[in-house]
Amino acid sequence: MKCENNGVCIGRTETNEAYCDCSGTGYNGSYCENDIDECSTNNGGCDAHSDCTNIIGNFSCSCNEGYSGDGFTCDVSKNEQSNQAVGIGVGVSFGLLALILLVLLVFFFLKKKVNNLFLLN
Ligand SMILES: [Ca+2]
Repeated sequence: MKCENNGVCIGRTETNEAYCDCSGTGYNGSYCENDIDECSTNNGGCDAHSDCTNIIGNFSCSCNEGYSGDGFTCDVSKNEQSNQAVGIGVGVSFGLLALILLVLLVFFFLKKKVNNLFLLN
């Protein structure tokens, strides 16, 4: 047997079987015959906002929608950044509005309760 997939032969057994160094080939196994699924560990080193795809002898990273970069580093796209800024603005506005309504509602009920107390007395 000889080394496959550019594995380097680093010696031979008595029966002329190769010892193979598979480092850097993307393969493992005695003869570098097995593809390594790089994605199975640490997402292949891809960014957290990236999808890792195992390829025979290799792998690839591609940024998720809304992110741009080489797959190993993915940043929020410019469009997405402004969308997020608008989203946060709208979110904060609605949050404040809801808070004001809640406070008004509480005051309304408290006032009603106080009035009822006066009526009872
Ligand atoms: Ca692979």
